[in-house]
Amino acid sequence: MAKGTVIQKILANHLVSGSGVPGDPAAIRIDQTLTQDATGTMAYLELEAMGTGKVKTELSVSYVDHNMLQMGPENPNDHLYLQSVAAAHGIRFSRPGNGICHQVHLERFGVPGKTLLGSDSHTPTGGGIGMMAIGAGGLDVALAMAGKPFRLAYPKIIGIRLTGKLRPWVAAKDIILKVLSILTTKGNVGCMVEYFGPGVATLSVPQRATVTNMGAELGVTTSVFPSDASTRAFLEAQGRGSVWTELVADADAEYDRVIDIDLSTLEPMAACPSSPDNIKTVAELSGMKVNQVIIGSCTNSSYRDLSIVAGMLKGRKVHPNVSLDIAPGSRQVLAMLAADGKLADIVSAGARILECGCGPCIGQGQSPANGTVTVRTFNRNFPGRSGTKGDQSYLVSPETACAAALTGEFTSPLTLDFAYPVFEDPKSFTVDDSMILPPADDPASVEIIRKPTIGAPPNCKPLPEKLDGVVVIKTGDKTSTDDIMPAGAYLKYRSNIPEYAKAVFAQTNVPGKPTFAERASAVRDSGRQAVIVGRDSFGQGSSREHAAICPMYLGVKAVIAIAIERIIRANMINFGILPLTFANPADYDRIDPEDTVEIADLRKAVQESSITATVKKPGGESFQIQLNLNVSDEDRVILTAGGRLNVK
Ligand code: MIC
Ligand code: SF4
Repeated sequence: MAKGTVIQKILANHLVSGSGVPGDPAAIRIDQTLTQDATGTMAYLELEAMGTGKVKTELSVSYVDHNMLQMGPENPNDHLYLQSVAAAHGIRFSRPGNGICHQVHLERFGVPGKTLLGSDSHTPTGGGIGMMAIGAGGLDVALAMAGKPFRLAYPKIIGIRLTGKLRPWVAAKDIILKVLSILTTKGNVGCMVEYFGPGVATLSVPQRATVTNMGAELGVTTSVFPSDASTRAFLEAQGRGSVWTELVADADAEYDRVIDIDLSTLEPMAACPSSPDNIKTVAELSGMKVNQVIIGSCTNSSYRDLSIVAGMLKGRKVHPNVSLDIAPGSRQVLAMLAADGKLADIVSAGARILECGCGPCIGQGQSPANGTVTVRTFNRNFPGRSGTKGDQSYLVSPETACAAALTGEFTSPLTLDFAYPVFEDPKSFTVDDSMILPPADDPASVEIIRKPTIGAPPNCKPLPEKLDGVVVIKTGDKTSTDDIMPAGAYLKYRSNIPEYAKAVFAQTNVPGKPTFAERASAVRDSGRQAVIVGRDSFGQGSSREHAAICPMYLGVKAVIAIAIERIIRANMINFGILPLTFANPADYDRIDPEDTVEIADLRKAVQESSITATVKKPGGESFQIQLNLNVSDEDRVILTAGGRLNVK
């Protein structure tokens, strides 16, 4: 192993190219991939278009966890396609009901020191077991399955030194909420986070995974814990002790920045509406009435989390004004809760049990009533993500969520009048991999099932000679991918780009006025290009490449913003959309919807990092602005071709 931090060691073992200087382009070998159904159909259509045959990774797994409701044939059609395409390409298939990709991958497949690329932004959950687990768009994951290295900027490393030990009632979720209060969701592009220090040993793998999972909300490339005795104990309890290796930072390892957190000083916290970094202490919210509590999601639905919840609910009743909904993270978790009687304690208390999957976290049911408070153990509370406009969604630990379910209001669990439930990490988990289907022995013989709702891979047009752009929308700070390409009720159209594209920026549509989709496609049909103007942190949140594919389909050719987040930026390049940033951020204020943006000789301009554009106001006034195009040489080739699938 190389010297340095855990991150530097994993990178050194996987580096295919790059100087190793932070900020410089690098490419790494990918050992494992994962996909989920909502991003997976497109990723596999793209993989098929590449004609690769059997995947070249050590392990690739296709999960079904997002689109499970089956309201209409779209979702089951996707499931049939995914199962058959996996069998035909050497990919394992985790069936609907087996659990959330990140939870199952941690339990059954994660290996310390390996790289994992997943078409879901919470793939860094694997950092809890000492993997370098990175979220990316479906096309980048398809390329990794085809054996291509993953391109990224060599990271700056933020070290978070943990000391002390969490008090009872204070949870791993409170650690990451604390980190979010320090680093916020903005300005961390190009960084990775590494946890170190004596406090690490006090946290189990599921607790560490909660922390690395929600590290996605920081906008960093990934977060990683060392692999130590706790990691070994977890892997042994999963019957996989043989894959354990020790992986810790050297004593003289250097971080670009160090943040100190004394775990013993933390207290229960909440991310308030409507951003994961809008942090308050639960004590500050104490007394606020709560109508709905949901415990689940890839952040907080482990056997540990739900055992604590069961212990809190045992012999008690959910408050009459609260609907308590619980979605176990995996079938392993549910089976163990059922076997040891904890599920009975949960049910007796009056909780509603949902299937093992993403469910309400991605707006698949359980939308809150208008004007009510919903308390969730999830990782995102972007406006409207729950399916209710104007939602009041708070993100907390299972302990805080359960306290609210019992009392009907925000209550610091530290003030409860009963003892913290006793929990010991199991010496052995119940292992039953029967819902993970192996790939076919004879892949060539598998018939890939394509029902009529399975579309075609996206088709991108080469870069035009000049940009004759029209600003179709101007957004503010922190525009999330949920704003750009909502999930919820639209999620079932993930395999059908023309249909899904109608929902781009749906939350901004005003009844009786042309929708964003209509305005953009009118620009496209007039032979011009649609342009989106954004502010800081444009495109934060999910890895859904649909947030690039659907705008591209509608004719969007450029996004101009003050800063663009990592995953959407890569997805935009993959689908031929220029990720431009203002050289002078004050120019954001000078540009408005319906202005035109022209770049002469565009094919030449994209070879440069500084580009001059002319903005024309509808009234005739015009001025020049300077834009940056900070991309690699390879990206310039892709942009010129109009997208990655056009580059052979
Ligand atoms: C999410 O949490 O937003 C999702 C749904 O898991 C997304 C992926 C998707 O949009 O399919 C993510 O986090 O990448
Ligand atoms: Fe699923 Fe929610 Fe996790 Fe995304 S954040 S993978 S929707 S549970």
